[in-house]
Amino acid sequence: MSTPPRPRIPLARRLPGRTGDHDVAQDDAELEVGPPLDHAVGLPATRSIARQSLRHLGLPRTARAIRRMNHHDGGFDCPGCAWPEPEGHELPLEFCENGIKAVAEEATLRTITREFFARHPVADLRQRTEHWLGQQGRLTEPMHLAPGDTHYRPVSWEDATALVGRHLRAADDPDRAVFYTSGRTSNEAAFLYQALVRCHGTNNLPDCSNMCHESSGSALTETIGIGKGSVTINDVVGADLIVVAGQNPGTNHPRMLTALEQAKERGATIVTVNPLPEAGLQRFDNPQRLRGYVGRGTELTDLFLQVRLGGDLALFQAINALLLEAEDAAPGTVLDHAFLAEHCDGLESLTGHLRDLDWDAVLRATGLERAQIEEAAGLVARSDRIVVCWAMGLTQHRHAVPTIREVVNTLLLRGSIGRPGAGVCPVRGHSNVQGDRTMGIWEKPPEPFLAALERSLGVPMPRRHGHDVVDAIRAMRDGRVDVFFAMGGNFASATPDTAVTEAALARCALTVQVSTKLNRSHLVTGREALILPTLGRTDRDLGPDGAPRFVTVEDSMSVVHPSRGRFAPPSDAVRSEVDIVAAIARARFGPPPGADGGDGAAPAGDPAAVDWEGLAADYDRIRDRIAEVVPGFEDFRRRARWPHGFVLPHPPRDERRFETETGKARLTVNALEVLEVPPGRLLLQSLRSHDQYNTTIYGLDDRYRGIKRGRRVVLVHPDDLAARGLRDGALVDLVSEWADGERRAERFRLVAYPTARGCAAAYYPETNPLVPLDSTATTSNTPTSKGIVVRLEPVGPSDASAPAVA
Ligand SMILES: Nc1nc2c(c(=O)[nH]1)N[C@H]1C(S)=C(S)[C@@H](COP(=O)(O)OP(=O)(O)OC[C@H]3O[C@@H](n4cnc5c(=O)[nH]c(N)nc54)[C@H](O)[C@@H]3O)O[C@H]1N2
Ligand SMILES: Nc1nc2c(c(=O)[nH]1)N[C@H]1C(S)=C(S)[C@@H](COP(=O)(O)OP(=O)(O)OC[C@H]3O[C@@H](n4cnc5c(=O)[nH]c(N)nc54)[C@H](O)[C@@H]3O)O[C@H]1N2
Ligand SMILES: [Mo]
Repeated sequence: MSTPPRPRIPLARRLPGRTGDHDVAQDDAELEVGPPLDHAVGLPATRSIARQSLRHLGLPRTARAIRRMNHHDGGFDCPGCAWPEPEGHELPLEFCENGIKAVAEEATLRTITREFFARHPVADLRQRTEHWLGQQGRLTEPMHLAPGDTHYRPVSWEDATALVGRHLRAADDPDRAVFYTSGRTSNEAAFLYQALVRCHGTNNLPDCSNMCHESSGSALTETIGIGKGSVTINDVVGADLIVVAGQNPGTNHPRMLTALEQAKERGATIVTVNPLPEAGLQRFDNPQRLRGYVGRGTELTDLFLQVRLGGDLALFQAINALLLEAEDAAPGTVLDHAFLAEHCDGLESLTGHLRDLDWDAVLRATGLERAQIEEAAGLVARSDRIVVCWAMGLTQHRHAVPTIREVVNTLLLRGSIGRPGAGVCPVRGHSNVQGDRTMGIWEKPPEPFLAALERSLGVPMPRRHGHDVVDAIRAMRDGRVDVFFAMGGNFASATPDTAVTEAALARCALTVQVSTKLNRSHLVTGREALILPTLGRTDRDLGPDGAPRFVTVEDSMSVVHPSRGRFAPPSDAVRSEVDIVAAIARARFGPPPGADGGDGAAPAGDPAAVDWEGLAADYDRIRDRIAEVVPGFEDFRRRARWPHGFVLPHPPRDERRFETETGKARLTVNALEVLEVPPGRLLLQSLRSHDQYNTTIYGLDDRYRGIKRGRRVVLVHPDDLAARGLRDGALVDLVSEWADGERRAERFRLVAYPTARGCAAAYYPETNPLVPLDSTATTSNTPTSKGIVVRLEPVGPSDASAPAVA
């Protein structure tokens, strides 16, 4: 594999400690930078697992966690990523380092009590880092921040839910409430929650997906008629060619490496498209095989295309143009004419467009050489079963949707959709983000869904589309929202333009967070705020009869399966998400008709007549409603218990049927876009370290990239540093430039790193203040977290030119 030469980076450089009221300084006082690794997992991962889990869980919980994760005989779904379980055959221990970290973070024995909140004023907690907040442990009882108060104080569940109900009833317009969802919420909780929100009268259901795979959903729905991936795990393992573009599975989907390794052993070729040479995609030491410990591991990537940020649209378009050229040279050998004729439209306009391809623009956009693109196109032309996998590197750009449409073009031209070993594979993030969308967590619900929900509940449903994440922030900023309610997540930290978002949240009358752990969103509040502690995926969930309940989730490949929490919850006061939703619904809609001794006649369509408590008490009753409303969930009550789950229908995968406007898969013409950067500027991507889960910071190391004990680093190519007269080790401010002005994130340590030229990388969420609210992808409105124009501003002339402190 062709990796770029590594810049020589001296080991163990230390940054002088900073003082200040923010403990970022303490976090980074020990920052160390060494060379990046060229392989993933192996022994250090096993050590890291042991350290993390023992610290939080103790030995017995650790042992049970490993035994119970992703096990079909009644275990819990890993709260880490959405990569599916291997089909049929299970590895003796299907777990991964970062899965164990996710479990340790959630199932920790540390707890936060009312004494903690009495000790720490909110203003004080606001100065703490996400890392520190997360380390304090699980939330244990409802807490209330009264208007003007300095501290959160304990509140009963009854008073807390009544408060939410009062605020919701007070608004004259239901659209003045916004209901966010993160992607860990189970199918059952998500379904009941969206029912509550729509009975309240709004479709304001933004979710983390709006910042994540929304671009994939938009592009796939338009082109193949369904916004989900078309492959199973066996398709990945059985592919001839796997392209992994804009994804870092070694950190974010480690179990995917096992599938890639298996594919490789069966002869697959792997092409990696990434501005960074990510360790996991180079060599993989499988910790579940002896060879991973002693041998060299498996070389995964055959061809590494070190693309410039945002260059993928140009890359795939160039590949498609080369496919046409090859077809012209040897007609009938490259394009799948039978498939194109029977199942696709738009071929003629696409070929016209591709024949005019501007190669200069392609080379500028990609930063690649034509020969590299030709090599990739040759592989595509010669492979019959092609899978393209992608994640945030493709979805979080202005032209993300056209980019993914172009990926679909490649696969359609080769007939690589709806055939074994082939298809689109958007690799989802949160463990149930796909399921939440299936359950109706969507600001733009389709009409058939609303009609079915209306029939099932007997309550009229609102039709007007609601706010997505970015529009919700705008609405709050402009004073059009009274209540902000979050089912999980960390809205204040995960969204773009942190200063704008925080000011927007502060304008609400009430902000409510249903959470497992403390985070910044509890501290950046409306005039009044609530923290409602909830059970996580790993917690035992007992029903009113004392019997354990289970939930279901849907993975990245549309498999729905059960998940049973096993651990004692952090306190008896913590409630399941389902129970919280039901209590709020009752508080919002009032007692059931007849409960007050009246004549019991409910006005038609009264949400108070819905048996919210009954649904919550028995999740099977929610599943019966889901079966009525959501296609593919027939007989759900029974199938929810299938240990290996069941696969939802996917027309393109199952029968090459495309439910688009024309009934065919659509080849699309996408204008080639080059992300132009003014002279002296860089394109910055914000990404995840190996020691974090989104805004949850497990630790301060990014082992594979050689970063230790600190996070305020920015990775820049050594030649780009030299061109600016900057050196590794210096401190800079990152200044993002946008039409409406500049945004600044202070004091990042420069790290010379083998990224693509003209590109930089720094961690999320520290860089979120740099992402302008209005900088979003076309169509999907996803913030452009991977394409921010920045300049590097040395912090004090002496700092920048001085040699790094040894
Ligand atoms: N341990 C752990 N697991 C996780 C998460 C976590 O934070 N921690 N988060 C979960 C969530 S919600 C999600 S969405 C996924 C995220 O999974 P990823 O998408 O893998 O996450 P990122 O760290 O954002 O990495 C983006 C990758 O794309 C590359 N990239 C950036 N821009 C471009 C580009 O323009 N073109 C190309 N070709 N590549 C580019 C980056 O170099 C990096 O390798 O992971 C999920 N799993
Ligand atoms: N700059 C930049 N910004 C990004 C991204 C990026 O790559 N760059 N990525 C985006 C992406 S892909 C995503 S998905 C979003 C993530 O956005 P979010 O999903 O909002 O953020 P998380 O950090 O995953 O949320 C963590 C919190 O969720 C709560 N939690 C955990 N488990 C549960 C549970 O089971 N139930 C409940 N109720 N709460 C729970 C805990 O309190 C924890 O603190 O961020 C986006 N923001
Ligand atoms: Mo995500």
